[in-house]
Amino acid sequence: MPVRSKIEKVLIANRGEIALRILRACREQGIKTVAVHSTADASQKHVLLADESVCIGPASATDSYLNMAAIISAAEVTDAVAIHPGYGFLAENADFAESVEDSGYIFIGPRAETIRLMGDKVSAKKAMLEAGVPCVPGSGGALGDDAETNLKMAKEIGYPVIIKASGGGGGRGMRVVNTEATLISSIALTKAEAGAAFNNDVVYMEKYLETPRHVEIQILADEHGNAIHLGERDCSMQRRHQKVIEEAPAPGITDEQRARIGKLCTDACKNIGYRGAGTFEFLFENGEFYFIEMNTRIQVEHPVSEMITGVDIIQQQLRIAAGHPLDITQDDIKITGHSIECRINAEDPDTFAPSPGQITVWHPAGGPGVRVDSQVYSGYKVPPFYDSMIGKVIVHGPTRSSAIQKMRTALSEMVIEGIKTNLPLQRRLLDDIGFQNGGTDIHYLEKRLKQHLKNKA
Ligand code: MV4
Repeated sequence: MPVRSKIEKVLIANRGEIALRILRACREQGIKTVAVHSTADASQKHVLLADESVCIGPASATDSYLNMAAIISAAEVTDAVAIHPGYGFLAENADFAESVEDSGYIFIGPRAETIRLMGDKVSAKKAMLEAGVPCVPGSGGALGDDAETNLKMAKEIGYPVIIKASGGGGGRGMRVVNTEATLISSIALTKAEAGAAFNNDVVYMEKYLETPRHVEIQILADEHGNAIHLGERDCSMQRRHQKVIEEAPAPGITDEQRARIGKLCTDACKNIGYRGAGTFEFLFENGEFYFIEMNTRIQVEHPVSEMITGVDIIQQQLRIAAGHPLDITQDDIKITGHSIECRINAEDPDTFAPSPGQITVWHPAGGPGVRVDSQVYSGYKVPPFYDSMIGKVIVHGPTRSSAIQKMRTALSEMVIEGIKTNLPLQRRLLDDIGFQNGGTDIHYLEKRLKQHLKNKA
């Protein structure tokens, strides 16, 4: 594939901390930036810093950050060459990626057909099985209508099983089935809900793993058949499928385990012709990895992988999109120390109710090995229309315990006034013995929060 002409100007189709993160990466490469924003976001930090900005619609995301025609028109009027979708919004919308490329712009991400393949969880799993990536045992395809067949299958897999919507993902459209008695009705219910929610009623069956960890592998692949991995992240500390703390490397994973699963992922990338940054999501239980989904976008938690490898993942996305071959090999990737990320949300730390409004005082943390990725400044107004995440505190230390100490120090010096934030929750979690020991499963935080509520009552 020919090296495309250098990307001169990137349109950033997002808001908040990731828009600012992308703007910084562009600037460091001498790439001009176009910010697009809703009427509610005219004073976003990245809008003020961008070379150009275009208002693409009213506050409602449906009419602005999800408005494909408005975004592509903004690229037209500003002569942008490429569009970076960030995460959320249109980042994993295959139709958007296709429209962008059909309109003559570079989509900074995988080909539309790859996004489509991975967006459909049945086809994603099929592709991964063919590529030799270990998956959770299950139906190996769409469930049919025959009750006897499905009962027999579940019995063979062994209860509990989980029914998942092929059009779902990220925790949407799934149902755990504990006994034979409720299997058939559960399949019907999940199918009906999936049809309504995703306009796709295909469902599949998997063995339900009861106490796994969520461990994911970060990869980078170019258009020339090269692929590398940046090791894994542990994202088990989550509530209602919203990650709260992420770290890299995952506690207890050996260099041999990492090398083995990493190679399977990079081989799979080559197999499917993957392009750009991506993440293989696994459940990790009893020392085994089980693939569940692939994310075809940059992720919120990418900084912890950057900190332990020294690779700027956004800069790599820009290079790959310009058609350059990767300038690093797997042998260049050395995992150094430990990194932890705490997401900072504008929300009540106990009820999780959103807390929009004006931030009157903002004192971010600092010091060696402390990074704050945030769009916030003193006087910043958190709008009520979007996700409540207002930034991330990321630390890097030589060991996990030094990283924990660094994060406790960083959180203790953060001051955010005018709105409620989850800083008190994050401080508690960093002091929690379970977190400090490491390796807690995906249910740990929710159990811990229930205990906390009881103790308060
Ligand atoms: C599972 C599972 C247990 N067994 N699949 C939830 C989000 C979606 N990515 C897949 N999810 C799960 N799939 C099997 N076969 C448990 C979950 C799950 C979960 C996974 C990762 C992180 C947090 C989670 C919270 C609840 C359930």
